[in-house]
Amino acid sequence: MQDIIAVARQFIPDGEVATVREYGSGNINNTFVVTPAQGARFILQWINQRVFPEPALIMHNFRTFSEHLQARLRQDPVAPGRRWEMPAILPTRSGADYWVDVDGGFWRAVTFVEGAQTHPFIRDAAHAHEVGYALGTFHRLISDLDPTRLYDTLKGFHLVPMYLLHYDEVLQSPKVALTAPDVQHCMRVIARARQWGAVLEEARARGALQVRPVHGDPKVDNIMIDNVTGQAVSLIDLDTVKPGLIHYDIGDCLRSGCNPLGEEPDDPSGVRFETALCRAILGGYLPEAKCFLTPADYEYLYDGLRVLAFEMGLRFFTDYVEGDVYFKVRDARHNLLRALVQFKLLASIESHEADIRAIIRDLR
Ligand code: GN1
Ligand code: MG
Repeated sequence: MQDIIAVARQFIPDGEVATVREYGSGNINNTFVVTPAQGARFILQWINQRVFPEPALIMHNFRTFSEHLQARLRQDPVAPGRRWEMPAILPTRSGADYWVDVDGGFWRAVTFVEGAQTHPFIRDAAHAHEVGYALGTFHRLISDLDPTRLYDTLKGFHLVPMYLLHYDEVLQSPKVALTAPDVQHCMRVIARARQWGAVLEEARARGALQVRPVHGDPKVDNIMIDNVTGQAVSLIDLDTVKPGLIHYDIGDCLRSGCNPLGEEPDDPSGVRFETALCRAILGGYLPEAKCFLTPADYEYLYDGLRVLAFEMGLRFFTDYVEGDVYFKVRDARHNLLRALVQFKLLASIESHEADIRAIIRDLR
């Protein structure tokens, strides 16, 4: 591991570092908050190149969509009295967008959105509404950015057919025993869900759904809420902004936001999908997004939610069977537990299908 103070210093034009501490709960990259002796604190990140093989392209995308978004915000600002602030790239001492250490480690810094916080779960309907508003605002601001201007920085991301192929491969040489009842349960869920798991990609192949710029990871704890007003002020964690289907984003936001126990409860048995929160999130999202949503987009909203819960369970379970090569884990059962949570959520989503479809119809 690099001397973190020396790394942080690369992003401070002159002067010294006061403190560096680890920050957030990311499953892939390492994140720190740096407080310089003078000036504003900022976010410093080490990008995991096992997951993101070409991190320079992430920074290229970051510049492209940030410039677009800032120009759009000037033309078409958020409602009066609202604050909306996106993290911005902080250059190195030599003016570059990132710094590579002697071991090839990739580091970059972005501004800290002050006076706001992320939350691992939704507290109430007002919070849910703001979470939906944040995703809707982000989508609105990038909806007219040509997706071909963004690189595909993470091949196969959100593509369920690819995750299934990988799962089948991993099952050929599992790193864990497959006989335990929890493991067997996950395998049965996957065997059933693979019948419909490709529904979004099939719709895209038929031309029913179109590729747009997406955030890629708008789970509830990537949305910053103002400490005083309770309003959403930012959508952070911008490494996966790239071409995709907005259904990945809406599905990810709903599956994370409408699960009151969050992604990491100790006991998955109480996990459920809360339709009142779904109504509140979509109630915040749709007014911002209706200007660019097509009739087919609405048709696939329920599928987006169902697919994302399945996709996350499948990815966590595959990583468990593969020996924890992708997500950070605290112990050997962590990924299995995460998968069980998502599969419990999936069952709850399916049991509420009629209500969820009715909510979408009402809000359309
Ligand atoms: C990963 O590292 P983090 O928490 O930002 C993952 C997302 C998952 C999420 C689940 C690039 O995001 O797809 O939804 O974990 N990111 C990547 O918490 O795989
Ligand atoms: Mg992320």
